[in-house]
Amino acid sequence: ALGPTQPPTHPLATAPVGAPPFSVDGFVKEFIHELNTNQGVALSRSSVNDQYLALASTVKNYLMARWLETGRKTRDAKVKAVGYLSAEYLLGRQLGNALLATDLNDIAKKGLELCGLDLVTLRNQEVEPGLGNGGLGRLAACFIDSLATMDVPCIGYGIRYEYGIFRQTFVDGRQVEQPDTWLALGSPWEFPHPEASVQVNFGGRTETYTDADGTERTRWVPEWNVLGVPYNYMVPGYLNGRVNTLRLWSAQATKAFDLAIFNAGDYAQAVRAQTFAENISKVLYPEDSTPQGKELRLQQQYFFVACSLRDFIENELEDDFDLHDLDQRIIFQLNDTHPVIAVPELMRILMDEKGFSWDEAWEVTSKCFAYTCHTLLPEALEVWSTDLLGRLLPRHLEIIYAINEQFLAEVREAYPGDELRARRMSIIAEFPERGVRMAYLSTYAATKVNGVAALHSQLLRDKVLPDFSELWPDKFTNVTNGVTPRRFVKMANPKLSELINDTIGAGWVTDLERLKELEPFAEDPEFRERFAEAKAWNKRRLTQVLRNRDGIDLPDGHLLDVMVKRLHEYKRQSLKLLHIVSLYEQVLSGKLTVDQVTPRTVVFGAKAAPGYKMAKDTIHLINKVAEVVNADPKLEGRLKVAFPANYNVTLAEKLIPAADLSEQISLAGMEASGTGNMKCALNGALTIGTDDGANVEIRELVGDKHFFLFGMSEPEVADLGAKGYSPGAYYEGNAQLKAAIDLILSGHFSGGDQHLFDSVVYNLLHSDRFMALADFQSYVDAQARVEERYADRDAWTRSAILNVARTGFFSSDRSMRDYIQRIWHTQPML
Ligand code: CGF
Repeated sequence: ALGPTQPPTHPLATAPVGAPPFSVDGFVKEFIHELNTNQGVALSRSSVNDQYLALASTVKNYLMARWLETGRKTRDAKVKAVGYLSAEYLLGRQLGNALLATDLNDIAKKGLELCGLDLVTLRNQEVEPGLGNGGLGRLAACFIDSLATMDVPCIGYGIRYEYGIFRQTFVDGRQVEQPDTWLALGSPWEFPHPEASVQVNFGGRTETYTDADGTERTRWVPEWNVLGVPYNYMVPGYLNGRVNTLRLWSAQATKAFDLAIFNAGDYAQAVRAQTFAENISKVLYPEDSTPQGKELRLQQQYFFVACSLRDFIENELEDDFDLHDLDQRIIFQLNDTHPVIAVPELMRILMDEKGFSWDEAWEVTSKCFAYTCHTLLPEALEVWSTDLLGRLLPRHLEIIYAINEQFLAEVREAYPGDELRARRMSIIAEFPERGVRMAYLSTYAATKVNGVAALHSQLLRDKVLPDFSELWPDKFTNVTNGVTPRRFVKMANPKLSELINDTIGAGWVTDLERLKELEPFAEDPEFRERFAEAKAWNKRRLTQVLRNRDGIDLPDGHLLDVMVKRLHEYKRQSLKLLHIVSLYEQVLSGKLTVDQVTPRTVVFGAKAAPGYKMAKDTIHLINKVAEVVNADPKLEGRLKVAFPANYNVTLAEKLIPAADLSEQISLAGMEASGTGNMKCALNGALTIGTDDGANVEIRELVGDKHFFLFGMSEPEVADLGAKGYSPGAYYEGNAQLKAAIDLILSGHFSGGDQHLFDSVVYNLLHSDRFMALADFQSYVDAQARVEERYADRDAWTRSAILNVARTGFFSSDRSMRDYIQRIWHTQPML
């Protein structure tokens, strides 16, 4: 039971929680109090970590009243909430965002100065929680930020991984992974509630029995269980007083150790159960686009959705709530198929625990979920073997079979006699082994299915799920991704934000379409000058960051050409690399004089999944090319390649605002959306890109003149694939391309070893699944147009301004409005 056992009598016990006074004095008092009482140190003896932790607690205190009030207001209003189910949240540092949301930045800066401390130093002490791989996890973080800012009730549910995405280091140019010990120095932003732990069952068998009413029922007799401990995080809205909750689950053993074994002296064996249980939330799977069908991964998925459903039903609803009306109070958004085991779990709860019939349970379940698909790559679609599922979750597998039976009956009714179609659409795949197609299960169960950019949603309908979209055209919709302008413009780009504020006022931060008002200023020389100065300031800041962080020196006055994203063949970092090698080769062979080379620094940021050999070999090659190019005096410093290790949200916030050119060069039809492309454009980088993912919409909005399009379109890619693609023909037919590849093959970048990079090069020459060679010439031509524009600095700045002014559409606030209107049908509480 929650709350006191008797009515409280002291007036303070029922008074609303107050925030500390918003004054420098009030802040200092609170900060010192936290330092003394929480950290147990005097200012004079405190470490930077103590100071950071005390500062974090101080800022939390300012948010606390609002958090408690948000919870009370939402529960009282009994409104429909969003339950965002995501295995990943790539949050980034919390302190800066919390200062922004509370408008405490200036007060904190002054207050800390009075204590002899520097806010920036303390902010840099924070280790970001890297609880995600890339776009999908960062998207979840942007979405919960937007929902809080828009006053929409939402609980984010996920996993509190003890180790997030690995820390990348380079040893002799090769990627080496280190564990991400993000919790080592304390984690001030979380509130653990072990007393509210939830039990999660696994394994065992099912049995049937007859209940007291004589109804035949099934129950699950599990074999083992773990506890899910909730850790709550604040999700503050921007200056609006709302603080939503992100609830991440950590796995714990139900009993710490076996006392009998312990007493017998076998300590290691005694804690085995604990280690086994805690493994579930130990580490984030580092695969971005190609999931591994590992048992532990399925355990993670079921673990967090079982905790989350239980939590919502037991703790967020009134005791007497009628679960037949569950859809009135929640819509669970499935962030990819990772949480879709929630569908049979809800069916199980309703039938086996709450006594619903199948039809009643399906009636409720089929209204409570919506599904976002984030991919087009067939290998990225999860399929769980029925063997594994049956072993781990026997009751759920039974329910999935029953769902499939019902589904196939609907298909057969819609297409009588079309048995081939029924087989094609079956949720259960028969080859290469019996498995559950999680995307099909999600699609059948969801009220709506969406892709993440217009082109992606169309391809999802036409190519990935054509039978489903034919049967239920209305189920499919598009919501183009977005990014939060708070973190990625206001916070990351203070100089540009100041300029925008001075020009059109401050309203753009929550109404990003207002950036349109900047358009006329592209013609104003004074505005252009200030805009260019902001970019220059960002570059100076980045120069400092990279010097301190990586020992990398950025030359002055270079075009900053940025390709930051996970390393994947479909994203085609190798195409960018071929361009660099080709520029270099042309200087070496005298085809270009050095003064014909536009001074350019190419910055890569990319992690490869640890088991993805081709991606790791590509990283090695990039680093080796960088070594040679950077050291060759023939280039007179006009071409530089920088590859800082461990690209993460914190680095992105410094790198993206400094970018001139944004590389979005995936093979058309492969990148679902991209969100780095949006962040770059919003920070005034021009895009060189294919017609892929959200690039299509960026180009439409900013206009062809201000976007460097190249490469095949998606239908052209499909055509070429159908005709038979032969990369060797492009190599033989293009002297520039051949010379670049031959330079790599000659051992020039590998100390004479002609075979070190065979895997990468021969893959390009003989397979090249993502057609880098076919798009090479078009890419090089587009780069020439980039250089031409960059030579006219004023024209470049004009284009950059128009990129900012015309990309307000890509706010995640807009994405949230789309979800609300087309999918969730929830209301802001305003
Ligand atoms: O999700 C991605 C990213 N790799 O995380 N997909 N997944 N899985 C897509 O590849 C991106 O194109 C997309 O922007 C992102 C978020 O939807």
